Amino acid sequence: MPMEDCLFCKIIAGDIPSAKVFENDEVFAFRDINPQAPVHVLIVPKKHVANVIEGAACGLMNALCGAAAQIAAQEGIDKTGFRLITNCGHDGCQSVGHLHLHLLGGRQLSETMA
Ligand code: DGP
Repeated sequence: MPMEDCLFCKIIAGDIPSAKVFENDEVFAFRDINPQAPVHVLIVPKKHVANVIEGAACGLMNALCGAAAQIAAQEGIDKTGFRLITNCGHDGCQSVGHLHLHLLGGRQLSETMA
């Protein structure tokens, strides 16, 4: 199931080290290497899918959002609030071709989304 030459598949497999914050049967989550906020976690499906279009088509988004809610509580930002982002494709500036949600929080985030 892992995709050869996929960075996040290698992280999930433990071939590349990461700071894991959460794992269940379907989901793996770890801290972003270049954090944009005090809490910046990447939430990825263990199954390799390229982006949110493929993830939605195979019913993975519920598991990812459920994990995001659990991680937000674990990180202590469920009450203060947070942002969940998924970049898709060229115009969305997706740089890793394995679906991931960015969970950002721990400070007041900017109103600007773009
Ligand atoms: P995106 O641009 O939405 O595809 O986000 C990819 C994110 O992945 C970006 O915020 C940086 C993060 N990233 C890239 N390489 C690594 C890595 O080797 N380890 C970790 N923890 N994060 C990485």
